[in-house]
Amino acid sequence: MNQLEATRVLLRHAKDAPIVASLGNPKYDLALAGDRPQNFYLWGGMGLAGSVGLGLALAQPGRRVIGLEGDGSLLMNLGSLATIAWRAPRNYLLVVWDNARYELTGQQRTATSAGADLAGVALAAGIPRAHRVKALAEFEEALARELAQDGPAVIVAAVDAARSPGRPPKDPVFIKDRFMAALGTAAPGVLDPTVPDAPKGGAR
Ligand SMILES: Cc1ncc(C[n+]2csc(CCOP(=O)(O)OP(=O)(O)O)c2C)c(N)n1
Repeated sequence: MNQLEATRVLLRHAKDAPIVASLGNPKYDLALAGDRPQNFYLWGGMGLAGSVGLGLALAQPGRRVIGLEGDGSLLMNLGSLATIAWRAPRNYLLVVWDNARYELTGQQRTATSAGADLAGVALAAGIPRAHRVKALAEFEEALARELAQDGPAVIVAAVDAARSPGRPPKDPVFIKDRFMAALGTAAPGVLDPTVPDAPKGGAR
């Protein structure tokens, strides 16, 4: 399955749910599929999208939250699966784009290319449902089903290893403030153009 097409499907089903996206291609494709204030792009925090998403889900139990990882990133933080299972937020879905590569740093193979089964690890960690999907229709079906019921759950989608041309905003303060404003948790005055030195968007 093509990761950008799958990201478009994800965004359509997510509606206004916040999405916390991993560095590299997951966030590049998310920006390309549709930049929106509810997208939280991680610049550099490899392996932390699932954990940041978990924290958000726990802090905002009334809101559906989606974490978006790459396989290489999740492999750096497998412990996050055990913590998701342990804290078990019903509003949390973790989606993993598994291209079996560290694409961004030169297409080096990850352990999933040799058979490591991230959905199996998620289940063994205690997450009640984890799906491994290969085709776009299969992904959409699993996604729709999981967004319609209580989590936590994980979907690991096998995707092609293409470099995404997407470029999300790069200013971390802008991303954070815009995200918090969209969630209604921003401090007053944030993103107010009349406030001197207010954070500005756009890539640097
Ligand atoms: C702690 C840490 N180690 C290494 C890197 C360098 N790095 C950036 S992206 C990346 C590969 C990410 O792989 P994956 O999550 O599978 O996404 P893909 O690039 O395949 O889309 C690496 C190794 C980093 N940013 N942080």
